[in-house]
This record gives sequence, C-alpha cells and structure tokens, in this order.
Amino acid sequence: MPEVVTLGEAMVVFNPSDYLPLDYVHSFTKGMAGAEANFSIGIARLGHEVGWISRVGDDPFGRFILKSLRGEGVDISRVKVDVEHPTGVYFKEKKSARNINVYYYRKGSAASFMSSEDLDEGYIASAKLLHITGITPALSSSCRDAVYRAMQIAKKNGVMVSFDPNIRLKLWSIEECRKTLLDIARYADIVLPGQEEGRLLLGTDSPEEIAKSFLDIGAKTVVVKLGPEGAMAMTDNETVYDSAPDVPVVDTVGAGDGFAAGFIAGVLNGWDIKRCLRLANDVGSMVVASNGDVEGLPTMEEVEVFRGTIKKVDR
Ligand code: KDG
Repeated sequence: MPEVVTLGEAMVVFNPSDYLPLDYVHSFTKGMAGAEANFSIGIARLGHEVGWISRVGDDPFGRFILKSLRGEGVDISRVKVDVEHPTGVYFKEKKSARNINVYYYRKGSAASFMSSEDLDEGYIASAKLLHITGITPALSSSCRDAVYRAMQIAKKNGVMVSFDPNIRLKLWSIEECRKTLLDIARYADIVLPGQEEGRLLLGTDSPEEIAKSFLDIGAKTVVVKLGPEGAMAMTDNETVYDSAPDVPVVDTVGAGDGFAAGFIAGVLNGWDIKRCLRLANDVGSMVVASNGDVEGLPTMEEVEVFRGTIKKVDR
C-alpha cells in the first residue's frame, strides 16, 4: 500500500510551441497535467510510494494518462475508467514565460464524476499521508464529498493530511472557494498556500499572518510560497525562511505541485523543516526552469546535480 495517497483530476495539456495568443498558435506538444497527478509524479521521482485516485475516460487521453502515471511508478490501482464521460483536457496560452493563461475543457469530464463511493477506506487508512488540493472540491459536488470523505477516513486513522489550496477561479467563485477551502483547511496538518492564495482566502499579504491564521484553525505546519523569493514555514515552535534558487523562468505551471512534492518527500524522510523547505524550493525551481507541468520534476539524484553536490558525467 502506498505511503502517500491523493485524489484529483488528471488532464492532457496542450503546450503551445510559441509565445503567442492561442488564436495564432499552430502547434502544440501533448503532456500530462493535473495538480494531484503532478504531485504524485513528483513524490514517485523523489523515491516514495504514491497512489492516485481518480476517474479517466475510456479514450486515448485516458489511456495516455494511465500509461504515463504507471510508467512513473504511481499506483493507479484505484482509478476507475468511466465509459460514459471523456478525459478532460486543457490548453496553455503563453504570451510570455510569466504570462500564462489556461483554457479548460473539463466540464462533465470523467474525473468530475468521481464520488465518495470511489474511495477504498483501507487504502487511505494505511497511508502515512493524504494530499488534498483545492482543485478537486471545485470540480463538482460529488468530488467535494469525496474530498471530505477521504479526509474523514484519514483523521479517523491517524493519517496526516496535507492541503494545497491551489485556487482556480476559472472553476468557481471566490466566495464559494473561500468558504470551502477554509473549511477543508481545518482538517489539514500541513497547509501549503501561495502568498496570493493567502490574500484571497484571508485578506492579508503577510506570510506570517497567513501562517498564523492556518495554525489557529488546526494546522501543525504552514508553508507559505513566496514565488521567486522562496518560502516560509511556520510551526508553533519555529519560523524558517528559505530563498529560491535563481533559475530561468520557462513555465511556472506545476511549480507549486513540485514544491509540495519536495516538502512532503522531506517530511516522509523525517527531515527537519529547513531541509524540507530547501528540497521544496529546489524542486519548484527545477519545474519553473522546464517546459510542461511535470517534465522538470526531478529525482533526488537530479536535485543533487542541480545543487552541484554531485557531478554528472554527460558523455
Ligand atoms: O498546478 C498545475 C495545474 O494547475 C495544472 O497541471 C492543471 O490541474 C490543473 C488545473 O486544474 O489547473
């Protein structure tokens, strides 16, 4: 049984070949996407066992997603193939590396029909950690029920819960989003908001105030992502800051999932918070420096090469 379990929608992403408005782009590269699937690949590459729960359509894109995740070593034994609904897709529009829009074609997708009946209680109960993002509860009411059920199973069985708000205002209104995500955060041991997400949810830009608010509602560790500035982690006993490595910005989408995978992998390794934060920042930066949502996710060895602590022989 996997150490980490997560649930959410994977999609096929079409990455444009040029920095142009989408109406002028003529070719795209097909890739894997979906926050929880990206996170799963990140965790697997960093050497931990992870299971991803979802539904995919009975179509070539669903098969592509399953082959990709299986190939990465993610456990997909709890994924259902839905013969009635398609796999979701999304298109990325890049006007520049820092100016990215997304266009979703996921309404009515197979994953949006996921429900609490898709959950295997023993599978979640035997994990060390359940990872939730704010995207899954935005997909449908049955997905939201599944998220709550998964968190209840985790709480009942002493499984740690990590929560990345991953606010997507193309999926729901800010009012519904705020109400739901602040409620979900009450179940989380580790909360990983971005600074802007903290502002949207709590009305403050201050990383310290954002962290304290989540600690007040029950989190044990809060990690606030500060973009190119790095990140800050706070517990009841300590506050730690870490800067992000300076990398060329190629594609920022997926960096938060890589960051979460790095932090959680560190937690599973039993590392102190400073070391977890370092790995999170390194993994996030490596994703930012490569094209695509998952392509830049590193193995531990690749992290060491990136840090310059080991040398790679190229030829
Ligand atoms: O965090 C990256 C994700 O945003 C991307 O892979 C697609 O899951 C996705 C979403 O809903 O935006």
